[in-house]
Amino acid sequence: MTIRLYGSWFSPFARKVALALELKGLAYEPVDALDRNAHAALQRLNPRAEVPVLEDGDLVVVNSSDIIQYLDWRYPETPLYPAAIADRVTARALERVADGRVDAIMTDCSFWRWAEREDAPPEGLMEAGQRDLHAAAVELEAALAARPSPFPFGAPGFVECAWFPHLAALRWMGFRLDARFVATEAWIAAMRAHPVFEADLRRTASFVKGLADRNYERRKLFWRGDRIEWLFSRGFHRWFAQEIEAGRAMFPA
Ligand SMILES: N[C@@H](CCC(=O)N[C@@H](CS)C(=O)NCC(=O)O)C(=O)O
Repeated sequence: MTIRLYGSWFSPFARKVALALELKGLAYEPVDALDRNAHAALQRLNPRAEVPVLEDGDLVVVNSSDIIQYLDWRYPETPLYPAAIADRVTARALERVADGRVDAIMTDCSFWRWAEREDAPPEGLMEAGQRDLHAAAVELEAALAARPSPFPFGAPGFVECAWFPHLAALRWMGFRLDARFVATEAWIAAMRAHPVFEADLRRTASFVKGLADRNYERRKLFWRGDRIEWLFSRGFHRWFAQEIEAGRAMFPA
């Protein structure tokens, strides 16, 4: 039975699931579902038209955390969840920081690197991003420093899958972690040295290089939940209203 991953090497959530499949050693067929030609097929599987979507035989699973949970239920060998219940609770909390706050900052601040825009980010956006990433890194560092090093749950699992795409993109985005985050730096280095994460980096770097030639939507930006919340909570609601009025925003159905 074929496992098919509707994703994109440009999406941190699709990469999270690809990393999970690869850590488990599961073969899968990747489909570039953010190509405009794939949009209708993606929407049939997931009415929100978001990646990732996993198709495993007759079963369709949407949302990265649900997909990873499914993979551990269905293919328990090489688990992505830690064994102890208390560790699972801690791991889910760490995943949530990456998926919620860190993804929002990274995505909202990224548009001027890849979208079709002639303007600059609204004043203060990048500074707000750097400040809030620092706060998230303080939280991450404390959790990592209190646990085994470099992999907090012994072996790489879903926490690494969730954080790696963001941490690996910090420099590209112009963000930095200051030198005090020793456990975080050791964790990043260990992931970069791991063959699964290293292959993900190479794949994404070459994909991003060719992005402008792909059939991707780069004018209308896709907005949803946490990404809007972060923007509003940091005072950029007027800029967002202008984006909507200029026809530059789209939303899940
Ligand atoms: N909660 C979802 C979030 C998925 C998500 O935000 N996907 C984005 C890409 S990172 C997407 O598909 N956006 C649609 C688009 O860009 O057209 C998950 O964890 O899978």
